[in-house]
Amino acid sequence: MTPKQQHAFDKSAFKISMVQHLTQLGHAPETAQQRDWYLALGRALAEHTTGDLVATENDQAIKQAKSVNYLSLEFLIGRLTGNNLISMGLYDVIAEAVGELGLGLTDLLEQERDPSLGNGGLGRLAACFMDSLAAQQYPAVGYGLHYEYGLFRQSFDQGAQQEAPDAWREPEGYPWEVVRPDLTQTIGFYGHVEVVEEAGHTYRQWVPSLKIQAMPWDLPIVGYQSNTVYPLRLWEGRALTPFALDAFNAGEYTHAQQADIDAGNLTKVLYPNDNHDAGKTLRLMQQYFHSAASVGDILRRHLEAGHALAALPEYETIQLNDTHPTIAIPELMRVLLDDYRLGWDEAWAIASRTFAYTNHTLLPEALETWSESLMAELLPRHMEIIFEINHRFLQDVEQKWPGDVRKQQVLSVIDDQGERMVRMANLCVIGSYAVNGVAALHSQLVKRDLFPEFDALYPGRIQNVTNGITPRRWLKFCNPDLSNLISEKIGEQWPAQLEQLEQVAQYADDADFQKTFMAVKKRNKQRLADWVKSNLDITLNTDAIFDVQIKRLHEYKRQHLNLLHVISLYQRLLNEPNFDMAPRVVFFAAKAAPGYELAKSIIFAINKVAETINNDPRVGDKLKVVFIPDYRVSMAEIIIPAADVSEQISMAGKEASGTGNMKMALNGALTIGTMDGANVEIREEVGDDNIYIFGLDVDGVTELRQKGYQPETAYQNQPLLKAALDSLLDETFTPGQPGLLRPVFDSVMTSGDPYLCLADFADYVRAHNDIDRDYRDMSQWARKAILNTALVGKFSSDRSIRDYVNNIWQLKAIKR
Ligand code: AZC
Repeated sequence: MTPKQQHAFDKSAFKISMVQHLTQLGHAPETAQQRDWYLALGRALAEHTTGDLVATENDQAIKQAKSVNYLSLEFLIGRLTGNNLISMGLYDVIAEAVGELGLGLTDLLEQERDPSLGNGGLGRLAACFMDSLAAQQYPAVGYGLHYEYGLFRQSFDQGAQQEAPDAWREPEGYPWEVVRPDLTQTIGFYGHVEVVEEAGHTYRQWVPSLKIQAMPWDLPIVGYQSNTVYPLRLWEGRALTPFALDAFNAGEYTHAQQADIDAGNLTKVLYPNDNHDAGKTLRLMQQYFHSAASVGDILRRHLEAGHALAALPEYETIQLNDTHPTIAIPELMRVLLDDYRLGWDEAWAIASRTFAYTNHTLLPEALETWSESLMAELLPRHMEIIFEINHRFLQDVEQKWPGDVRKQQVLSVIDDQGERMVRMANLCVIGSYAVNGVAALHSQLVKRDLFPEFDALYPGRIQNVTNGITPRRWLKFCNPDLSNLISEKIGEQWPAQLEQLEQVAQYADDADFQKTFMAVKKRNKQRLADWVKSNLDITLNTDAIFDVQIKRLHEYKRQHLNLLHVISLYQRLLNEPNFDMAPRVVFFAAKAAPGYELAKSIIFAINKVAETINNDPRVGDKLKVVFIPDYRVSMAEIIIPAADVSEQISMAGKEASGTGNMKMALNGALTIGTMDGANVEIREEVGDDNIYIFGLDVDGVTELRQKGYQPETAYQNQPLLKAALDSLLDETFTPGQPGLLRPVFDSVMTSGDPYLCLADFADYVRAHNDIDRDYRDMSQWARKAILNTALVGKFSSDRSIRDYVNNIWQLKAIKR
């Protein structure tokens, strides 16, 4: 809302509206529960955003401007109500309004379930990007899937991860979403390709044997302090009714039956893998369903706005969030060739100037490939088109490097060593006008290690856009006390212009400011400690260092390196009479993919170690270990403002960027990290004195591997490390049941320690000792923490979006 509209906001009318919504939900004000009131609040607010969404959609200036379409299988948006109130500029007046109804706004906000429609970094990035697009009013539509169940809910049973379905929508529906049945489309699968003759030309036409309806739900992405509201359009799969039996010929009848099952299941659940490709058919079906519905909707908007088909790249750009929506490229080609009957060159000229692709990982197990036979069965026409794209592409390769078979092999879309597989990343690079990595180092490695031949073939196509985070959610909303403190000093523009935080640096040495800054941190630590007390019944000392590692559980992220350090601290406390340390609480929060056994073993080990340490009276409050279950956006909003130390300890070269690193630094935590991902750029911004860098860098990792790495050597030479590892084998942490933690021991000892935990251990301990020393000097620590907040303005997702806009998308802001 614009300031003028806020002024006109009618509080009493809003209260009446809330009560009306409550009545429609079947409740009376006298007897309604908090949850009912939250739903009424959400619905009353959504009336405003839906109005603005429709108005934005019909804005002529936007229709005549270029838009970005952000295609992502994941949008980890988190709760919308509190954040939307901030964007709408209504937080205070609504707090008053609900107060007058005898309610508390924060209590109502706590009723909202997180829409967990993503796994981790990639999905959360998409959500931050939508926020920044709306805040800066760059025309945009987000396209995703309307999963009935989001990422599973995690609990622990005697330390072991349990998964439960996440029904994120209330039975009454999610108050912010609006269904758009008029925009429903029909999406095909399976079937065959026919040749049709018309006016002396032959065309190919796909005749699918299974059809599923795609019905969109729009979530409002509210622009900060504006009335621009863009849709996050999420497709839901629905069975075609009535069941169209005649559409299925006899040979395809089994598919038809399958169909009925798949139609109902298509968007049932988000695949819970992060940085891992499981290769399931239903997942490919989700991907195609998402791509086809989105491409169809983009073309509809384009044509309805009165633009020529050939002008598509001038009005629409399609950003592919990782390779998950790659099939949109052959889908657009299919529509142009078969439905609009363009020639190949014409169609390719459009498609190849429309798509751009973001790579989020170098991990080989995350690079998607689909079996050619599955693809040919599920999407026969698309497979033909992929062959044709590849055929023409390989001719270009032959031109550039005549007779170079190796180049043909690595560049081909088809991997024919073994079962023939379609390499989605190769298809993306070939079909996109721009490709980007997500941090400077990562983009370098994309060019050097992942796609060196593509980089030579298409100089300049591979670029960098360093990730960012939205300062609205990740500072203004989640840390109101720090936000107010900052605003008192530098004014209130910073949430929209994060570079301005730099002005906070002048107070870094100011003793009064240091005190207030640390008092804010202490209150945030208390808020987290209260949560831990009431939910986990562990009592925490808020003078302790709050040392935090929150992210998906993955070997490359090395939660087990952190665990080894924790164990070594514990052992030193017990065994070294002269050992002293500043009190510490080490926090973990992480979900493991349900099929990732070692990740689950690491969670189990952390829980067992925590149980032992927390209940050992000899330790007192010197050391506590807290594993917070069910990590999610709303939990991050409590943990991040309370962090003193941010653990970003991936093996160098493996974490593409990281974004939790940015969130914690912004909230005044100091990073302990490797020279990986965006840590490198955080260090550049905050300076060497205000970050704890340790371990091998990318070159160091390569050298060590070349020399021949032996984890055994570190084990034998470092008594602290050896003792920590050995304790995983005896019954220190699993009384009466020795050996339960062996999988973690084996992963670093017998499996060769693929992520070099043992190689980095000594330097990691050294960096932690530096932290321990520095934390004892509160004034010095405060200075460093303040400088972290002040100097990370670069990592606003507003800046990331401007980089995309200027270097890739070429959009103009349309102010409303
Ligand atoms: C993640 C990267 O692991 C993380 O480093 C990065 O910050 C984030 O994307 C956003 O760019 N990658 C994924 O989540 N990737 C997949 C395939 O799940």
